[in-house]
Amino acid sequence: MVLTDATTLPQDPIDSALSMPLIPLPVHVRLAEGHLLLPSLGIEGDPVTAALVRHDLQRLSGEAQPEGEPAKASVSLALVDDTSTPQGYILDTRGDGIRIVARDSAGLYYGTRTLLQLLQRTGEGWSVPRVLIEDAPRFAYRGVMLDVARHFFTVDEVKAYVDRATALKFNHLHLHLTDDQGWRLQIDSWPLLTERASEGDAGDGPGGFFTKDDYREIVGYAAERHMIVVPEIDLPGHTHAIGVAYPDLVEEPWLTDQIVAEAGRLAQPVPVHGEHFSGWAVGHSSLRIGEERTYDFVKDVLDEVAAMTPGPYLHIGGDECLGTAPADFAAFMERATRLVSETGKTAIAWHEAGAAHDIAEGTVGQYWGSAVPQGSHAEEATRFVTRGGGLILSPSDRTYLDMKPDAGFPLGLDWAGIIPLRTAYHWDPADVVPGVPESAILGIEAPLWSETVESLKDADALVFPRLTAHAETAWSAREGAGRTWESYLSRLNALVPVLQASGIDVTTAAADES
Ligand code: TNX
Repeated sequence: MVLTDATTLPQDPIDSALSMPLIPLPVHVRLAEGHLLLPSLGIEGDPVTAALVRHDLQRLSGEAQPEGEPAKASVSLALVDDTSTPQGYILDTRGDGIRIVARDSAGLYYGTRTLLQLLQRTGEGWSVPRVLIEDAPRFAYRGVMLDVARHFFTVDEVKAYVDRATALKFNHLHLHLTDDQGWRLQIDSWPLLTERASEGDAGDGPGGFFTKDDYREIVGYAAERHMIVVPEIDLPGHTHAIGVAYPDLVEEPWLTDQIVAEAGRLAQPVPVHGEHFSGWAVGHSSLRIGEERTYDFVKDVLDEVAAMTPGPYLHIGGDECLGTAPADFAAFMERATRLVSETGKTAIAWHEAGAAHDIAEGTVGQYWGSAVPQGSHAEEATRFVTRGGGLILSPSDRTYLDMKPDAGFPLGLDWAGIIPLRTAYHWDPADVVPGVPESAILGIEAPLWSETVESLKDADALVFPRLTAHAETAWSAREGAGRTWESYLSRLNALVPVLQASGIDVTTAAADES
């Protein structure tokens, strides 16, 4: 794939530094003369990071990497005790080896992600441009979301998604574990959830679920790669599947003319209480908010999810409760956010939950309105900040990876708009919700909803290359040399072969961008 625009770049030293395959853009890149050639890559220093890199190199080269320290270790990973920015690193290839220095192991890991973008395999061994990179993230929360409810993804597929995201320095994986079409996580106290409500999906697939061990395996795999899993149990809407297992917990579907008409247009079913739903309609389901048994259920589920989640967050949804009276919705969200606090975790909720004035203090909001907020969205999002929480920004007309990149794209939806690469790149988290200071913004998240996504191959087709744009928005400074669309495209051109070498089938969707 060839991206245009790059050809117009002048070739002075700074610009050639910025045509390297580096996304997200580092804070400082100083290019020196020539390349460092290394016949083999021995790694010394921090053993956990070293083992991961050895594994990555093995995958890239198809060769086992030397375990011990060769005569001249070619990559050294050093932790230093200083006050540099958390997760930051220095990568220096100007000497006779590659040196990565950081104050924490996340920083070392990110240094190795940058190294993997720069490393080339030549006939003579490995080669890397001579360069000094100093780098640190803009935002602490750099998230991707995977909807395993509409279509289920296996543990191996989720791990592959973790690999893709961590290579771009993302550090949170939000798993959307439950929705109208399926419940995907074992809960011992309510066993019918997986016995009955995990079957089927938003199509004609078999569905599935993660056992607790599966879930722990994902959490562990992500944690080794400095990624925190954020589990979402979507409440009180998006709960039709709960009613397949426990019909008494869920209201009769709230069917509007629009839902019925849309189902007809798509030749999809309308939801029927207590039966599996395979359509794509949203907003028709709700837990029974006035029943005490509902809160027994919510408490049991949240307690079990908290117990198997080492990360600080539990996401409890709160989106699209279209048939729920505002007072009922507020009462539910206030109580549910408190149940999360009682587990010792911090609640995250979609921004509509900010309509409830008394959500638990410190609850984090996830904004999914458009880049220019409409209606009450900004006010709802701001509520989380006034209640002492932060905001995660997922503007749907920029970050929703399930929106089509062009009108003719075979996969994806378009309700939030068509999102070509250029649009995905052009927005700034600090400019979305007026009056919210950057200090209240935890970061950004790019969600992949899976109504039309049935496999990792489908996911890749929608996600790449747009995920690289979101990586840059999440990590890179707002301004600075190279923080431009032209530089990004040039670096992306250089990165595509690196992505392909790691097994990602990057489509040519971006080729028409300029
Ligand atoms: C909106 S935005 C949803 C999901 C759908 C998605 C499809 C939000 C929090 N919810 O239920 O899967 O649109 O793009």
